[in-house]
Amino acid sequence: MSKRMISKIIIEARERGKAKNKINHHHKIFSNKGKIKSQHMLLLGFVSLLWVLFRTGTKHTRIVYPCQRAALANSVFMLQISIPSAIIGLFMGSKRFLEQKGKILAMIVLLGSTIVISVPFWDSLPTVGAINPNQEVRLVLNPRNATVFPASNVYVVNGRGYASVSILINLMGIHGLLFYKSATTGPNMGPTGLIATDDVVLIKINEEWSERGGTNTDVLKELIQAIVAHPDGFVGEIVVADNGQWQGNMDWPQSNAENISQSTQDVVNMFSSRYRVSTYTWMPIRMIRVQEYSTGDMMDGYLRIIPPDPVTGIYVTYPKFQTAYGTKISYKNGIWNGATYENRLKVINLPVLKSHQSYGVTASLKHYMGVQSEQTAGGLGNGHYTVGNGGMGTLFVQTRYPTLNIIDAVWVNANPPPESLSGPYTPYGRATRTNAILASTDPVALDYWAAKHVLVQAASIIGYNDTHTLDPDSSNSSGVIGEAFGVWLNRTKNVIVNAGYQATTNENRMNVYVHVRSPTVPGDINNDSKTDGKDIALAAKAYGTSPGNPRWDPRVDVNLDQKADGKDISFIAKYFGQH
Ligand SMILES: [Ca+2]
Ligand SMILES: [Ca+2]
Repeated sequence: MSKRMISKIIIEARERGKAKNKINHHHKIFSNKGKIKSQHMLLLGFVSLLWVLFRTGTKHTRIVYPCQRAALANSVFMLQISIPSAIIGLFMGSKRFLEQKGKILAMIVLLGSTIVISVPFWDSLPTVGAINPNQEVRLVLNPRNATVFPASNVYVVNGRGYASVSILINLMGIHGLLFYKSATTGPNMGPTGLIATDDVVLIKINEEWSERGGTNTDVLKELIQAIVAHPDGFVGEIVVADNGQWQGNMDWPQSNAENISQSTQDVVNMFSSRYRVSTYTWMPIRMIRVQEYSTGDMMDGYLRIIPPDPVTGIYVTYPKFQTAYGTKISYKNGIWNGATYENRLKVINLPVLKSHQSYGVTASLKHYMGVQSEQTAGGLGNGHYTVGNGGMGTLFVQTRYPTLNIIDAVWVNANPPPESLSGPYTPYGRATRTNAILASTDPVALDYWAAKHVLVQAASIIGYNDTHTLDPDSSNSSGVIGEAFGVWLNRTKNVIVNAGYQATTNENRMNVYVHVRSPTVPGDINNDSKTDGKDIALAAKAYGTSPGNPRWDPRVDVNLDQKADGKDISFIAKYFGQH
């Protein structure tokens, strides 16, 4: 007997079994064995309907992952079977049952049947209650070329495992933004690079919120790793800082990372024995008013510039502090060496992307709230009330403008205000996994693009119809406590542009470089939904090549460094067996 014949026999046997089961199933449904079964079927139909409506919403095109599509198909199938069955069950039920619940239940069942039967109706239903933020979603992120100049560049890496700082730096490097400042020219390095070997790099994180409300510590770890891996050798210093205002913590027991016990302090401790890396929380010094080092005042505290800014009304306040290694930092003026300020302070602005009940969206700009000292939290400034006027722009240009902004969008809060699930508070169950990291030297373009293409899209996928409060193109302030995001973003842009920086909210003025890989199956370079020997074989075949070599295969270069080598194979091997 041939193999083919055997499998044919097996298939036929399976089909017979299925048919038999079907007959039994129908027999059970249609047999009039009493009202209990009928009531159960009715209940099943109703519960199924509710489940589908509440769990997945009514727009099944939103369901992007294969397993979710399968779940929806199953639930629709269950309804198709159970609701007509339940109707039959209802009419076959006892007189007493009909008398008691007949009218209401019949209406529910008929409504349910109508929904299932008329498929277009699925897409016209409101989605109240159809929200499920706690999932991993696949975003569609498209690159674009600017058509109007000058333009801003936005760099985007997306995909589980691929959204790493090293891949982001490689993407930036390919498109001309060099991370490392060096006399030597090479990949990611050159005289125009951002970070010099002896810089003091201040990484401004969000330490205010636990769980998914704070900056992802895996991203922080990768960033510190990248800085200390400066090709000329890193002899500078890194300080991770924030003013958490009222509840900041560098050591949250519930952090934002793959391993939720990995706090900011834990990450810093991984490096501090070999490099000068420390944390500084500005929270305890936020009420201490001091003067600049140049006046002889050596105390840690905040400075307040008087009068308030005539355009935005903000009192600019900024910290001045000594790190664990004795380095004296003025956030505005730089590193105090005892005689003068050295201009080797570089700020990397590292916010987590999330919705905000007052101002729609927290990204690079709103995140600067944690640089100043907030009056409502007992501090010296009034930034919170000036966001709507563009006050964060004043803070950007009058304190220290970030060398680079990197948005952590690994997990985001995509629940739009005024939804009760919206940020800034973001417990694990309210976050959506989007697997993205985005960077730009233009915080306005970055925030615009991240909100429009990551946050709005994620909100729509998880079940929201009305996303206007997250939309940078919307000037409708309904739904937020403060000002519409689209309004204050443009006001902030004006402040930044007037100070001489490149900033735009016009997508025609943006080059967007996107590196996307399947977020579900990292390492699956041949795109067959599993990471296995075939992927390793492809990598082995192209091993040792770079672009131009006939054996070069761009799929193999997972870390985007223009080389197919051991780093790529290690990446694939790390995710071996995933599907
Ligand atoms: Ca594969
Ligand atoms: Ca590579």
